Parts: sequence; structure tokens; C-alpha cells
Amino acid sequence: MKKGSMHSTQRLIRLLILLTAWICASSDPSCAGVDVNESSTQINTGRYATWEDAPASIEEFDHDNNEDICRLPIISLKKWEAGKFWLYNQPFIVTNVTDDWPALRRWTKDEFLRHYPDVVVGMGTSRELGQTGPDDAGDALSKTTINDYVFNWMHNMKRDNYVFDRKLNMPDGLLEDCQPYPQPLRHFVEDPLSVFNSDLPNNFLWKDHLALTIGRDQQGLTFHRHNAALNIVVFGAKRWILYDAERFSQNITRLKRMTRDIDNPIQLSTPNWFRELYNKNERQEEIRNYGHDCVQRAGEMLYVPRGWAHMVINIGDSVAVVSERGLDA
Ligand SMILES: O=C(O)CCC(=O)C(=O)O
Repeated sequence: MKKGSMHSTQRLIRLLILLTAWICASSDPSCAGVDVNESSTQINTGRYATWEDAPASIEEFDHDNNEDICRLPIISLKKWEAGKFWLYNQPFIVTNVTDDWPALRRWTKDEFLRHYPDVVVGMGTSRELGQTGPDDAGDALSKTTINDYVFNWMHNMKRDNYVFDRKLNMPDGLLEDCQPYPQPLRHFVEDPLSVFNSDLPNNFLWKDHLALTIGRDQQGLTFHRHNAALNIVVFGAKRWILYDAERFSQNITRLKRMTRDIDNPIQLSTPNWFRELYNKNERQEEIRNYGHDCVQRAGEMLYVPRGWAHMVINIGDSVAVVSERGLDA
């Protein structure tokens, strides 16, 4: 083909592509945002093609949030925001929080690895993270990237490496994937000055803090406590044990007896706590009277009030974002 006619053919093809994109966008708005490169190349996702394909201990650890066991209000996002329930000393599960989040599309395993392979995350063992408390775990964490974590650590059964770095705020792209934020986080985005000018002390203020956590089945932080916090599961599921701060505020031995074996007071991993301790002594009765045992599903937010002791076990590969009152970017 002659050089001149080759150029005009290429120009024609380019014009046709533009025209098709324009027709597509004007007839179907969802076409407009499609990045041609986004799904045209296959991404290696490692041993399990999707988050959902990885092993999940549903039989052993899942339950259906029976009212006598979970005992938590499970409410819509609208009700949560109208009632300002983050001001209460009562945990909640809030549904449909991620319905409009781009993360649902951009954090599927392949898209996550395509968009964010080099994002730096901190990983540590679930027990160390729980024991130190996630806010002070900085030294117990080693830094890696999302790509390295997913390929070399996440399903390495010889090691327990869990990405849970409360102090490492997510970079911009990831933050945008989690919008609209639920309240009380959205308030800061919309009107940061009113938060900064507030008379309340810093540890009462919800700011723009949002951190990422990624882990496999049966990982999860052992018992710990901190300021009021939110946890939103994007993919996967988490089972929580929550224990009312009031119940042990005057009796710290009660908390120790609850979380550890009296005869051998090392902290067990969360799966082993369920297997070896939950049914023994008074623990199950304590939780049924003064606590909660709930499964949080993808799209749901769990609110933990200040000081409540809690521990978590992931059911399957789980990707979640967390925020804590008082922390900022
Ligand atoms: O997901 C976990 O393992 C722990 C979550 C937690 O403790 C929190 O968000 O405060």
C-alpha cells in the first residue's frame, strides 16, 4: 500500500473509533467512562482468579446473624445518617454503604492489581497487630506493595501476614474509589473548616482518615480496644466478637478471662479463640448478655464505639477500609 493511502486509512479508522465512542456515549452514558485499555489485557491474579475463589471457612465460622447471637441493630445507611448513631455507645451494622462506590468495579482482584500494584501497604501478624493495637503497630509492620503482598504473602500458609496499617492513609486514587463516604466521614470532606473550628478535642473529631486492610480467610485481629471506629467491607466477610466496655470498666480481670485462657494466658489467634475458648467457662454467656457475635458482609459497615473490646476473623479473602475518630490523613 502507498504511504499516502495508508495514512488516510489510519485516519479513517481513528475517525470510526471516535464516531463509535460518541454514538455509544450519547446512547448509553455508562459507555462514556469505559477505558479501552481497562479490560483489554488479561492480568495475572495468582493462585486464585478472584477474591471469591479463595478458600473461605464458611462452614466453620459463618452464621446467619440470628437475633439472639448478633443482637445488633442492622440498619440502612439512610437511617444511620438520619439518627447520627455514631454519637451513641452502641455498635451498629449499616447496610448498602458501598452501593455507589467505584471500588466495586475497580477493586475486583484483577482491576485492583491492574490499577494499584505499586501502592505501599504495611503487613504484620494478626496476633501482633491485635496485641499491640492497630494504632501503635507501626514498628511491628513491614512495608510491601499490593502486588508483592497478593503474590507472595497473602496465601503463604507458612506465615500470617495481614495488611492492616491504620496509620498509612490510602493514596488518592484509592480514596476516590470509596466515595461517597458515609457519615460521619463525609462531613469532613464537605466542610473541613467546621471540623477544625470545632470546640471538641481532637480525639472526638472524625476526619478524612481511611486505611486499607487486605487479608485471607481466618486472618483477623485478636482482642484489642481503641477509639470509636468504622470498618467497611468491600469484598469478603468478617465475623466479629464485640464486648461492652462498661462490662469490664471496673473489672479488668473479667476482660482478661474473656480474651485469654486462665491457665495459659497467651493470646490465641482468632480461629483458635473460637475453637478452644469461646465455648468454655462463661465466655459465650458473657457475649450473649454483654456483647455481640456478628457476621459483617460485603457492602456493610460496622461501627465500634470507643473502648469496646473486639476481635475479628475473615471469612474468605477480605478487602475492607477502616477509619478511626481522631486520626487524620
Ligand atoms: O478486620 C480486622 O481484622 C480487625 C478490624 C478492627 O479491629 C477494626 O476495624 O477496628
